[in-house]
Amino acid sequence: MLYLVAFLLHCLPLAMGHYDICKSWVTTDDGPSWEFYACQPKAMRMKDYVTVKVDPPGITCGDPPERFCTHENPYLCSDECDASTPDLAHPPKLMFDKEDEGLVTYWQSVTWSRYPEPLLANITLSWNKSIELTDDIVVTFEYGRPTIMMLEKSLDNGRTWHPYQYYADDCMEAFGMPARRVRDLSTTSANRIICTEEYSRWVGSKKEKNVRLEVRDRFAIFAGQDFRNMDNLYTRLESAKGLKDFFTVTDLRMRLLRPALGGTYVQRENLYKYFYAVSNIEVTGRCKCNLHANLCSFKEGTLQCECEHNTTGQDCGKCKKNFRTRSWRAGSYLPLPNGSPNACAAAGSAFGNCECYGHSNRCSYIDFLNVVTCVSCKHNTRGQHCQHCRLGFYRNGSAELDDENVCIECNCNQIGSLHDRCNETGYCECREGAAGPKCDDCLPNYYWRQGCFSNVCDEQLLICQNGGTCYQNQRCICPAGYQGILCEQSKCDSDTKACNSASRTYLSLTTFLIGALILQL
Ligand SMILES: *[C@@H]1O[C@H](CO)[C@@H](O)[C@H](O)[C@H]1NC(C)=O
Ligand SMILES: *[C@@H]1O[C@H](CO)[C@@H](O)[C@H](O)[C@H]1NC(C)=O
Ligand SMILES: *[C@@H]1O[C@H](CO)[C@@H](O)[C@H](O)[C@H]1NC(C)=O
Ligand SMILES: *[C@@H]1O[C@H](CO)[C@@H](O)[C@H](O)[C@H]1NC(C)=O
Ligand SMILES: *[C@@H]1O[C@H](CO)[C@@H](O)[C@H](O)[C@H]1NC(C)=O
Ligand SMILES: [Ca+2]
Repeated sequence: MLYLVAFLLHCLPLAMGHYDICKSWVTTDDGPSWEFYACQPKAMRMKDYVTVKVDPPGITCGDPPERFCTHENPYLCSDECDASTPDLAHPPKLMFDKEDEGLVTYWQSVTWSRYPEPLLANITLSWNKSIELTDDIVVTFEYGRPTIMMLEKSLDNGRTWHPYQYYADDCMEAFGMPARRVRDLSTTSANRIICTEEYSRWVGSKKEKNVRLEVRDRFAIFAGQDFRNMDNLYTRLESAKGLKDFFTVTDLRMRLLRPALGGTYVQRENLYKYFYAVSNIEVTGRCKCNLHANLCSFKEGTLQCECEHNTTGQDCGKCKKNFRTRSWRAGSYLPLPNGSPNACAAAGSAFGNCECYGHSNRCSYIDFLNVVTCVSCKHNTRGQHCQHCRLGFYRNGSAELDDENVCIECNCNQIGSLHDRCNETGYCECREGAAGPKCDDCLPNYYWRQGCFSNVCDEQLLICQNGGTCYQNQRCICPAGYQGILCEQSKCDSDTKACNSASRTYLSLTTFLIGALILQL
């Protein structure tokens, strides 16, 4: 009970009381109306919503059954792991269970019987939802903490991974990094990736079981050790680049690289005492809802923000349909203490009557025309309401007017087309002989060579004559004695000298042949 109270006090500043309402019904001089605030869900025990994967296959002990012993009792190898017997099995789910009546339950790996091949295991936790850590990640190892391990994180449901923290009894040797402690980090290095030796040295397996990712110590850099200065923390989270993302994850992966060694070198004659055993992984955090929700529910196996402020999406990451007058924005912790809701707005609301379909945040009144117009339309749009596509772009027929992809680049071939504009279906205007939607093709009877040129020769109408061959529709290669575009001209017609010498040879050869014939007769 005492422990529970201590736990609650410990969690109090981060878990409760801050930004916990999204709106309230207030009465002003103009009558009652809603007032909106930045809001976020309460912190939860995230292990209740996680899916776990342990790699490689076959790393969990008990199939086939195996004996093991402990560093404290290295020659009494009477413990058994057997996957087919519930009391002796150690499946991954025991890292996340509620341990009633002080019975410690844990996942356990096979022993290091293949030494000196490394004993490697990956434990991957996935939420299929962005969550923001609010307290330390605490991993509890029975029978000793790994001498080398690494924590990685993903922000995109496991597509890409980044190192989160390195752990080793000798950081330089294991990772080529100097050992650091989070307590020694400063405001400018609060999101640095470090290697720590604090959780990997042998102190006895009963004495210290936990390996931490120190979230609280990093918060304390801004909020102070007693968390009195939460305002400073929230201000920094809003302004320091990358700081919020540092505490945000969708997945975590522990890479166990070398088990506990009991303070000495590996003893080859007794490999039954080297293995990993994890009894609990505590991850405390809240759903990331971009400060647009104070509730997060577990539906169909996935956490989901209950979005307010007319936002929608798993993380309230976009505006609801018909509320896209302005571009979507996350809520802000600032100004303190209630923050800014940055709610999505419908046409005709407080923003005046200028719909910009979410492509602009700003309208301007043009005095002499007496119109309100959107300013600096984004996403390649233009027009009073950002309702047209810029020149060189055309309307994406399958996108709504408020879609970021509403305008598609024409992409006209620079040589084949007259200009870089296109019609509503993306067709460019082609120069003579060019064809295709982008004018990068040629019409029949034209060939491409930095543009389309009409064929000089071909196999149908423009046939090379006198045995000439057509080279890539560009020219005829004529046999000796012929010339002209289609080799239609004998060289005799134009070059009498060449012609004469050629016929003289011919004549003398005939004379010679005739002479020979006469001789034979
Ligand atoms: C653990 O994950 C890393 C990164 O994906 C991978 O390179 C490695 O092979 C994995 N190790 C095991 C034992 O599956
Ligand atoms: C992940 O969450 C999305 C959005 O809520 C959902 O559509 C999808 O089915 C979920 N995937 C899994 C594997 O649960
Ligand atoms: C969201 O839209 C509803 C329905 O139009 C409106 O009553 C409500 O005030 C809007 N909320 C915000 C935060 O703008
Ligand atoms: C057109 O819009 C749809 C819907 O947003 C999008 O999926 C598609 O990629 C867009 N097409 C192009 C060519 O950008
Ligand atoms: C665009 O140009 C192509 C080719 O000239 C034509 O087939 C198409 O109908 C045009 N589209 C529109 C909307 O005018
Ligand atoms: Ca357990």
